[in-house]
Parts: sequence; C-alpha cells; structure tokens
Amino acid sequence: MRHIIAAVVLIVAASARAQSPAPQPVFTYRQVMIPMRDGVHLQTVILTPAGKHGPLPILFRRTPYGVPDSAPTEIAANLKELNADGYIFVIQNLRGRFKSEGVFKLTSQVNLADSTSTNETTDAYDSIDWLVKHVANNNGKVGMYGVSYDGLTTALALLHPHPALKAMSEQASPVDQWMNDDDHRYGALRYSYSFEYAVMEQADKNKNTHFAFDTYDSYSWYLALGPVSNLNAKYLHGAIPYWNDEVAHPDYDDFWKREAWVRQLHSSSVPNLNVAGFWDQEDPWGPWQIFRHAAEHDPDHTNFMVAGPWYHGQWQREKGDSLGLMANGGHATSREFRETIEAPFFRYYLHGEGEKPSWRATTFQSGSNKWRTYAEWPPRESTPTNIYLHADGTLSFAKPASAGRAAYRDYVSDPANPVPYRQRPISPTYPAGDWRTWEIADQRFVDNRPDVLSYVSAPLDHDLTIAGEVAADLFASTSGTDADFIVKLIDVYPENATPNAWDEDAGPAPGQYAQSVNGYELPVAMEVRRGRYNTSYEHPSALVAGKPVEWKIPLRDRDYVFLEGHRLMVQVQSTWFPLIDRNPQKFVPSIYKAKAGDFVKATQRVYSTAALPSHIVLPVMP
Ligand code: PG9
Repeated sequence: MRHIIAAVVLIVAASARAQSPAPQPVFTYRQVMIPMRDGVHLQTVILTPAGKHGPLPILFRRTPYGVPDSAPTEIAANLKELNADGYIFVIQNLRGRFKSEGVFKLTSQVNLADSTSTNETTDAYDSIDWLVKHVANNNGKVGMYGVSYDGLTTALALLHPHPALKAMSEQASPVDQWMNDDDHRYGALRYSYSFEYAVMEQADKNKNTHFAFDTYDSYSWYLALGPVSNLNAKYLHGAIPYWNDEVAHPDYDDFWKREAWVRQLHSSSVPNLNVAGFWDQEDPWGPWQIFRHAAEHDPDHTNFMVAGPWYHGQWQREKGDSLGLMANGGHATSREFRETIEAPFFRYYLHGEGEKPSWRATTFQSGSNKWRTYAEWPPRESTPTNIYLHADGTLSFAKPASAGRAAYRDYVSDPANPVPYRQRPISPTYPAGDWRTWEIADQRFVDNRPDVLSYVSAPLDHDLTIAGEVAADLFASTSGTDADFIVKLIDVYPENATPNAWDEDAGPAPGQYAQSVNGYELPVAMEVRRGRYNTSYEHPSALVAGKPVEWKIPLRDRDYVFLEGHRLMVQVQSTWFPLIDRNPQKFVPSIYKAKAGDFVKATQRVYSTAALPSHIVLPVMP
C-alpha cells in the first residue's frame, strides 16, 4: 500500500513539474574581479536585466556582507520600484571580504592627501572607472546606494567622486563611530553591539560569524563576564583587530578623528538622498550629519533628507505599515518611500526623466501619520520650548521655583544590578530579530525599578507637534567620581487607545500583548551621556562627588505628534546594559582597563530648582 501511495505521489509531482517550467533568471549574471590602483582585485557581480534594452544606468552597491552567487529568478521586494525603470545592478565585496583580495579594516579612514593610500573612497572611484568602460550597454551614468555599511561605502564616495557618479542615496550611514551611531554615544561604548559586530565581520574573512554565547540571555552573560577587559583575556585573545582598536582608544583621539570621515565633507559633491530611521537602533545619526555637512555648500540644491518611522533599514522591507506596536495609519511607509521618493530620485538623475524634488526634507511624521515636506530642516517655524522635570515626579512647561538645591530626586545606581536596555532575556544582537525593534519597546518593563526615575505630565489637552532637534539638559550630581545618565522621552498612550493591527514586516510580535497599546510607554527619543566627557571629549576628567553639574544630552532630530489625551514621560537612569558598558562610577583612566573592584554603587541626584532646572528642549511646531 505504501508503495502505491509513493508511486502516485511521484506521478503527481512529475506532472506538476511538467506543467510549470523552471523559473527563469530575471538578470544575466556575470562575476568579475575589478582591479584597484594598488593591484588588489575586488569580487564584483554584474546583473543586467533580462529583456531590457539599454543603454541603461548602473546602480552600484559596495558591501562587506557578500554578493549573490547566481542570477536571481525574481526581483527582491525592495528593488521592484527601481527595477521597473531599468538599471544594471552591480554588487561588490569590499576589499578583504569573501573573494575580494586585500585586507578588510572595518574603519572608514580616508586620507585624500596621501596619494599612495587606498580606502573605500578610492576603491569606489576605481570601480566606477572600470564599470563605465567595461560593462556593455551602460549609459555612462552611475548611481550608488545602500543601507548601513553599504550606505557608508556610498557616502564615502562623496569625498572624491568619479565624474560618472551622478546620484547616490546613502541610507543609515555612520559618520563618526566615537560620537554616535553603531559603536559609541559620545564616548560611551555600545558594548554588546560593537563587540558582536566586530566578531561578525573579522573572525572569518569568508563568512559572517555569530559569537557563540553559551547563555541565551546575553544580559547574564555580559554581567558574569565582569569588566570589559575580560573579553580579550578570556575569549578573543587579541584576534579581532577592530575590538583591539576600540579598547586601545577610549577617548576621542586622532584614531577616532580620522575615523570620523564626515569632518572632511563640506559640500554637496553628488546629488544625494540621505535616508534615516527615527527608531534606527544602529545608525540614526549619520545621515543627518551628512545632510548638514553637505548643506554647507549646496548651490544647486542637490542634498536631500528623508526620515521615517523605521528601524535600521526598514524602509527597504516590503511594506513598513507599523513598527513594533506603533501603527502607521494605514500607510505602507517603506513601499511609499521607494515608489514616490527613491525611484523618482534616481529616475531624474540617471534616466533624465521626471522632476527634481522640490523639498529639502521629507518625513513620515508619527502620531499624525502623515508624510510632510519641508523647505528647510529644522523647520523655521519650530521653537525650542522647555518642559521641566519636577521633584514631585511631574513634568510640565512651568519652570521649577524652589531655591538652592532643595528640590531633587535620587536613586542608587548599582553596577552589579544594571538596568537592562530591553526586556530580558536579551538574545544575542544577531541574527535574532528582536534587536531590530527594541527602540520602540514599551518602557513599562523598567518604570517600577528603584533606579529608574519617571516624570510624567498631565494628559495633553491638544496635539503637541515637535519637529527638529530634541535635547535633554539635566542638572545632576553623583556621589561617585564618574557616572552615566540615560534620558528617555516617552509618549504615554491613554488606557483607551485604539488597538493596532499586527504587521509581520514590523519585526517579531512581542508575545501575547502584541495587539494592546493601552498605557503603552512609547520611547520617542533616548540617549546616554558619560560624565567623564562632560567637559572634554579628548581629555576625560573626574566628576566632583556631590557637585551638581549640567549634562547636555542631544536626543537627535525628530518629527512626532503627541496626541491629545496622551501624556509625556521622561525616564532617567544610570545604566543601560549590555547596550552600554557599565561605568565603574569611580573615575579610572580607562574604563576598558578597570578591575572588578573599581565598580561601585553611587547615589545619583537629579535637581529641579530655579537654578538647577532639569528639562527637555522640545522643538515645538505652531
Ligand atoms: N550598522 C552596521 C555597520 C555599519 C557600518 C560600520 C559598522 C557597522 C551595518 O548594519 O552594516
């Protein structure tokens, strides 16, 4: 009987095969090794659209993550809009990755003055030069694009662009790895990310490696590890060059200043569509900096900014109709971005069709859930407005009146029991998906901890719109001689909030609470500041125990509407683990050399008086 069923199944399968022909490649595939000026060859794949007759422009992406090994049989969801216009897609492995020759350094240092050095800027130049001369049927116009590392290699071409490079879209490119983006926030180490990422890219040239944690909850793993120095001592043994650089250069020294390539950018050398996610957990800052630096000299207005309610790279996912628990009012924001902004941008500059964007910045504004365009950013109408933290735990636009140092709230910060940055268990950064959406995670998971202060406003009696740069200005002291302060600006939904539909594209559903947003504490902006760098990034100094000082904490660009009936909340805490390494809370010359015994408890005070008025600066729109 079993044989008969098997035979029937085989016949059915065979006839199904006979009916449906094998899927055909949608591109012709060619792999080449392109020579660079120093003789190194880079592995490059050229995908020419089947059935489209050129000449066509080239869209070029440079990546450390690997190139396709065969011709795709269908168009990737995020390329459908671009592909409809017709492009030759070229993807290249960076030097030292996979079959590309040379050494991968994982740094973006570019020294244009040294004509003998090679870097991502010269490699982009040499590759474009080769492509326009050797790829059949190209129209002589090249565009570059890419997200994150691929965005960085795109943006680095701005420093010395090849004349055939006519347009680019850098998306989520980092610009200064000490100041912000992936690896640090104003010198505070993004511990789990930078270590796990360096291992991923430098443990093995031929693949992306995931560090083998023996504990699922990486919070426990990092805590049990002890001081940061134990990573090399116990696991890496100096084998990961980028990690060695990080721990050898704790302060903003020449190593990091060279790495901060954007310091060399002062003009809009190529039309560029900068793209950022407001909830990007890796590189939320770089695109805004590139936009600002290029704007220093942009006579032809070719420098544009787009931002939306996206985690890292979500605008290149299929739909983008929600992020975590936040729904986007029926808008498929990612698809809409690609259809109405990205594809027309390249169409205009590379095919010579359509119109140049008439705006300088476009955002998808959360809360109102509307696309907005701006003739300038920050918008001229936005007014910096202070909302104050009060010692009774309230938040209001009225400035505190108490004199002296009488009004404050305090807590004990214990490095042995740090505040987790997201709900435990904290899975390793990659490849699990929950890292993607942690920046939008409901903050109720910590608001009852004794080492987290929450300040909350009355329900709003009208919508409050903010557009522009948000910042925190804390007046705080510590009983120690070094400290971190983390500030979060939160939108507290009312208890009768409308439930959201779940969208798979938004990341994995957070358990059984996926649909409910009642009382949701939605983080709009969050950031850390490390006290040793309060007065100088280059020369850290000890804090004076017990002395209140000002902590200026930039919270980046935002475009958000706090709706009527919602409340604003601010949370303040001093650990955010293992996203940020633990501050010993006792000043030591380098935290990366601190011993276990250097980590001590400290009492942190946040002041709310007329002279020490802790507040958040909101860019309020009329
Ligand atoms: N955020 C990643 C990265 C970019 C550039 C440098 C280091 C890391 C990425 O997603 O590619």
